[in-house]
Amino acid sequence: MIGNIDSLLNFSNDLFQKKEIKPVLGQVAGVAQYLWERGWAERNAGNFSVNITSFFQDRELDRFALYPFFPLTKGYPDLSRTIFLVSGTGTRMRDMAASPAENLCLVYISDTGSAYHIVTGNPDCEYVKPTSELVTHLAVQQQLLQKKSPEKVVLHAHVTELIALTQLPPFKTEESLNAMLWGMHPETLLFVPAGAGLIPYTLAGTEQIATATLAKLDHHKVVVWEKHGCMAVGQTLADAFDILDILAKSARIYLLCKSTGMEPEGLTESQLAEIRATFH
Ligand code: 2HA
Ligand code: ZN
Repeated sequence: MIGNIDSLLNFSNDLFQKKEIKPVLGQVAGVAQYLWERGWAERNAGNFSVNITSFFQDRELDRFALYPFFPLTKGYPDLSRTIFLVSGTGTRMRDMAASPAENLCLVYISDTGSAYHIVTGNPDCEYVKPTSELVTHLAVQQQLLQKKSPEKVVLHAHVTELIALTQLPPFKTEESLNAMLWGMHPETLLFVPAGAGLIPYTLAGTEQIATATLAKLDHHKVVVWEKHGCMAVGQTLADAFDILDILAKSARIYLLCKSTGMEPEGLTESQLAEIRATFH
């Protein structure tokens, strides 16, 4: 029987030493540092989830159900018995970069998918609770599983350059935003061929933003939340970061050109068509 508290704490501490989890912690530290350096993670901004269920045998998962239990307002039946590394609420990406294990939370979804358990990582600390955007992460993670997508990571960050664009009237539509972004650099179309989904301003942390994000991520790898930030999916944290980085590059080129007082030309229709014909 697993029941006693010391054994539970030892077990959770050992989890971060597990050979499959250690490299993920390295990736978390790396991407958290990039987000901080880019200025996309002021204070406690940004959050992520990584589905690590495949690192465990089914019988190992039984233990997770013994940890503190929190009901969810909505069920996620397809997430039954899945486990995620999730950034902790209120944690700072710059601290995450220095000590990922202390700023992460392990969330195990119950058999019914209607509650989660926090598998405490550090018995000396008050345990870290999951990001305020948990409902959006769970909704997107469930959709990725339903679609059998290879993506295991959902990443949210306050990408300054893209937020700035959503403040400008010409970029209030997905079509105009993507047309401009694709026009600023040939590799934007190459690496983000479906463009970004654009979500009109909606309060973060709500079911409404989760639902809107879910619909857009059905056919995009990234969404831009008007006047707030972005959410991208990827097979790894680095993949999700790269999508944000590529879009931000295009946005910076646009803003830099505009800062000269001139209008950027953009790639021509035939140049874009050539890229589509050559690479897609
Ligand atoms: O994690 O960025 O949108 C803090 C946020 C909320
Ligand atoms: Zn945010």
